[in-house]
Amino acid sequence: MTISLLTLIASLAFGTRNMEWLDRGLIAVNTGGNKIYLSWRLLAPEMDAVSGFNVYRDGTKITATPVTNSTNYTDAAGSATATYTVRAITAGVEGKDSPSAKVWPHQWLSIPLSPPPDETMKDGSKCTYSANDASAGDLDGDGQYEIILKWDPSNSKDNSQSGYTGDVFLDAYKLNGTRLWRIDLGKNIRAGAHYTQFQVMDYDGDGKAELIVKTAPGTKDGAGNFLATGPAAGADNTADYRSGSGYVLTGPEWLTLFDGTTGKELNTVNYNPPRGTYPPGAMPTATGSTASWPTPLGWTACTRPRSSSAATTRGSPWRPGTW
Ligand SMILES: [Ca+2]
Ligand SMILES: [Ca+2]
Repeated sequence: MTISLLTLIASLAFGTRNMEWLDRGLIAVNTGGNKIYLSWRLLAPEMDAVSGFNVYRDGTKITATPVTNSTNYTDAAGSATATYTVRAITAGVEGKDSPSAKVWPHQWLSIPLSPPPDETMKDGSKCTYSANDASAGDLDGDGQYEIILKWDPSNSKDNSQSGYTGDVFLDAYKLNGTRLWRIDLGKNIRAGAHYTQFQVMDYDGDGKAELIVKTAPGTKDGAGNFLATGPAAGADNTADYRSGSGYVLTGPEWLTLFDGTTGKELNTVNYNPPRGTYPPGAMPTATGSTASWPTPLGWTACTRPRSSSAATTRGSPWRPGTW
């Protein structure tokens, strides 16, 4: 009885969890000597239904028997100019062609990027930009992942290091290099590994992923507009909360949900946990090492994902916050 009940609960929970609706994800990679390596996805709803896959080159089936023990196949007599598809077999019936794949010339995919221009600090120093952390999500609901990329200035700093930093930017790219949007977090979000974690997930289950990240006065969304909802409404976006040593220890801290397709602000709330020390009354640090660190993602009741955050004063326990 106990096992049955637990099984039922697990089954219901899995069935109600919203998932990404990705396409077959077929890729074809030239590994040399006319050998073309193919790889594709088995989708979650297919787990118990699909028995195998047939592989097609230029419309002709090349698998004598279906691929049943993996989701990859090497075409030993392939061609760099071929176009491939796969078809899933369900209950003995072959389905439709997957989206087609042309052959990558290398064993990697090169995505053209658009770095932000160099920036001059108010002390006269300059910074350049390098591609930094990235995440993936289907921002526009077409079944393919996009890349969400953080640009890190060359003067980004650890909490232990003083000094001004350049703005932090977040870009979204299609896999062909088309840039969907750019978010500028502004001068009141310091650049460094401890300051900007971001989450990409379809929070409302409409098939398109959103972005959540910490923001502040001066942040501009993907449409180039200052934030304007919740505590951001009427904020002074010209305010400069940086100390003389480049730290941001005062001023509002927000958390903003951005539309994944446009980068536009959807909703802004106050950041939780707020600035301060922990445990209450502990000695404050001069470097702002009470930082927003990990921002885990979880499912409450296994239905919709929820965002959460945590902060710590160095050497102290985590303080969680959940939205
Ligand atoms: Ca997409
Ligand atoms: Ca969504």
